[in-house]
Amino acid sequence: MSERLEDIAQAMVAEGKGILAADESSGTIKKRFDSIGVESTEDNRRDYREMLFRSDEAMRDSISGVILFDETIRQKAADGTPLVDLIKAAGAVPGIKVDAGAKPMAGHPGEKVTEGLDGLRERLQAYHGLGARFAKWRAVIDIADGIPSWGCIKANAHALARYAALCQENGIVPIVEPEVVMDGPVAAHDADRCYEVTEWALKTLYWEMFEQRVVLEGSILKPNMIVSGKNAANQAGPEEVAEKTVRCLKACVPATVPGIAFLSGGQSDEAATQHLSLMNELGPLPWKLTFSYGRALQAAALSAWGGKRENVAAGQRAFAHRARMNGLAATGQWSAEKEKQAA
Ligand code: 5MM
Repeated sequence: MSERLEDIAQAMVAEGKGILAADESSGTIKKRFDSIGVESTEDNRRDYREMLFRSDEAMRDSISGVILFDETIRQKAADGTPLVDLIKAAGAVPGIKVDAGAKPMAGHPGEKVTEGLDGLRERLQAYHGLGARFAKWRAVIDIADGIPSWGCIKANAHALARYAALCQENGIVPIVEPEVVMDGPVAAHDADRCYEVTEWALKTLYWEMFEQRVVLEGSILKPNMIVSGKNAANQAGPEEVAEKTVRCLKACVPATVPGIAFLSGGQSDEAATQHLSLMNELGPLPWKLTFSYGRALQAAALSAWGGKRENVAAGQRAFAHRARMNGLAATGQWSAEKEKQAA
């Protein structure tokens, strides 16, 4: 595969494909395993992720890249094959989460800033050696009374841009993820407030990216969609979500960015697919619009697997189905009928 940042970024948003976010940190994967009553041991985490990466049909047809956690990029499958090699053999690009998590922001009650810039150059060099060709850094921006603040928006955008510049220096495509969360502690905001905050976060981010000399052609954006907070009395419908999200992105994201790969953020599996498909129907658009889902791509596979070896085929079928539906959505060709027929 070409080592040019622009080519890697294009491969990550290849037609009809998207990214599997399998970069749950230790605390998050434990929560996911708790939900199916499975202990979060190193072997169980390996078995689960190996099941996904060996899902030949899903990986070959619908997955362009996989975001890994530090443990996973170093792990070997049960037969000794590095998990990174399984991903590459399926034609997908291995990637790595490099942020050190969103931590409480000093002087900003209720807000977070993502850490991880110290020593990042050296870590990126090591990850490149382990096979990573893209990375991910996630900022968390909550909405509540009086927040987010300018200080939080600015600090997170600055860190994202510094991270992105370091990635590119080391031959790695940065995914920049400024997530305006839909399921924070309050989460009572409507879709218009989500639009306003997302616009603020994205415009600030691209200003910082310009200042830090990030080459946008070799970067990918991973944003939230414009949705209502999960506790809002009135929930925006699918068409409204699609229209507002595309309008907001057109107002903020330069056309030189090759692709936008959404997070699912707590949406149901089918809602995340439907929203993506409706957005692609609003084309032509200046960038590819695809998925980089964690929960909305894995939930069905996780529960079908349930930690049992005899359920590996069922888990892979569930993953293949969800991946195929999202692959259709990435070209605006998903429909509820196709969802039913294929289930
Ligand atoms: C898979 O979850 C990722 C890691 O989260 P933690 O660092 O909190 O463990 C997360 O960054 C994920 O890549 C994005 O939020 C998208 O995942 P969803 O589930 O929102 O699609």
